[in-house]
Amino acid sequence: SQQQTEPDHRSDLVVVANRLPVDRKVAPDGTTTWKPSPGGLVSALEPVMQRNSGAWVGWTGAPGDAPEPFEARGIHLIPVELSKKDVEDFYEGMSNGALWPLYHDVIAQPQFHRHWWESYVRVNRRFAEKTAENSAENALVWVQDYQLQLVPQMLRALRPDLRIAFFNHIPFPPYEIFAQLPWRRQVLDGLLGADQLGFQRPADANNFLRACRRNGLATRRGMVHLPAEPRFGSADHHPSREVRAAAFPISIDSESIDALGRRPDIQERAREIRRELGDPKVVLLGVDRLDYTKGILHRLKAVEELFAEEVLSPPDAVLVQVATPSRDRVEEYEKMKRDVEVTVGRINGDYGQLGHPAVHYLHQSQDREELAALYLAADVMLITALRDGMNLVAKEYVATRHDEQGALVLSEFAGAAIELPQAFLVNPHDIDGVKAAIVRAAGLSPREATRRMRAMRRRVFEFDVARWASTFLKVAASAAAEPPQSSPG
Ligand code: GDG
Repeated sequence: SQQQTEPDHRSDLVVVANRLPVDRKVAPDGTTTWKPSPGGLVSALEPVMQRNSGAWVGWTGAPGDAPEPFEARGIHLIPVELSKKDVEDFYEGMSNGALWPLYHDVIAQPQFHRHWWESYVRVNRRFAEKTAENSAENALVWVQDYQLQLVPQMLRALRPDLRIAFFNHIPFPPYEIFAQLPWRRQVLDGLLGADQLGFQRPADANNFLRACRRNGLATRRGMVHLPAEPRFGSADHHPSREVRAAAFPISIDSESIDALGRRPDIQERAREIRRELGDPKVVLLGVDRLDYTKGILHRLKAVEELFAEEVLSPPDAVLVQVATPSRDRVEEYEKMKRDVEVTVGRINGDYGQLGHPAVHYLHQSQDREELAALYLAADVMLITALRDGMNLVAKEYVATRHDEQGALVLSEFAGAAIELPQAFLVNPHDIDGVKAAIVRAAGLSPREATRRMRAMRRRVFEFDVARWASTFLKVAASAAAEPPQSSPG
């Protein structure tokens, strides 16, 4: 049997996330193996996890499944079980039907249900308990994302010795929106269990600090002061402490993505993609999870109008839209999927020719090599998110383009816009503005393309995901190490 509670199996660095960083593969003979799931967070944390005998607490992704803890690539993986009902209420319900739309500026209407919230509390407690059992004395625990906002406070109550950090991958909304949440005080209280809170943009950190002030807490220079009084109705006394909130914009593993773009087989595949598309003059590309925050319909509308006005004319210009299946059991996602399909069908009916669709729509996950080839094949990358914490696709496109060609049309509502001002920045709600940007991007001279791409590449290489992780962990460790500040009387 596993000995995850023995002291020498407890870890000094523990990541807590909704999902474990592995995907289960079941062979035809029924044997299970675990494949590391692709993604920057895992690759950035892998070296530091290996050095610190790190552990990762999370769900396997299958309801009712909780194998014993196991090792993968030097990381101790600790599964947390979610029942079918937990998946419905905690994950699809509270996380993706309430918090996700609320935190993305209510682009879709959030649903608030008390039984979802109760499940959210229960599941957060389960994560906190598993983490408490598996963390060494004074360990640094790094909780990830909006599904687990109560874990910091629950964990602090169980294990006051721990140093606790939290990173929010999605936006933190302005108070006027956050205030709609029936459980807003509980969420703030949950987050304030951390020593260090990280957000994508300075605006997200400021929205959080403002929410704290509106709930009666004092803040000063990115710090929330928690007085030594009982707070939010809690009966137990705690010494005063400070919680720090700041921006740590996440990034990608730039070098490994650049390396993909330099592989001869991937470059050959990019040329082949253009041939398969009928050698168009202009290839437009969108790559998103099929999510209403990504502005796919706004993008389709802009492209449809450009086709209608013959500013761009298929088959000389085509759009490739990869829309990776996502959360298809959540009602809003089903609806938006239908809207996208109807729109793509209409555009192809109106502007396609036999054997030459105007929009190539792929509702399928692609492997990372194919994705890199698509990035290389695209003249214009279209990112029109209505709200997005960061948007890693923008950075991946840039990192792939070692040829310093291609143009990026980027929503100013994606966190990435702060770091990539050389993109064609657009307000996705302004369809004329999006159209104008697409036309400019498609007609860019190679020289101007190089100038812009080079500057964006410099940024993405200097601030990669390894730097993001090490900066965050350094700040988090120092935040927790500081003695509590004496309050100024
Ligand atoms: C959340 C926040 C924040 C997509 N399709 C395929 C595929 N992908 C990969 C992309 C990229 C990732 O998925 C998507 O990341 P994004 O950042 O664009 O968006 P979210 O999924 O919404 O992520 C976001 C992020 O967290 C990190 O903090 O930036 O704002 O919403 O890496 O390449 N990968 C493969 N096949 C696909 O079909 N292999």
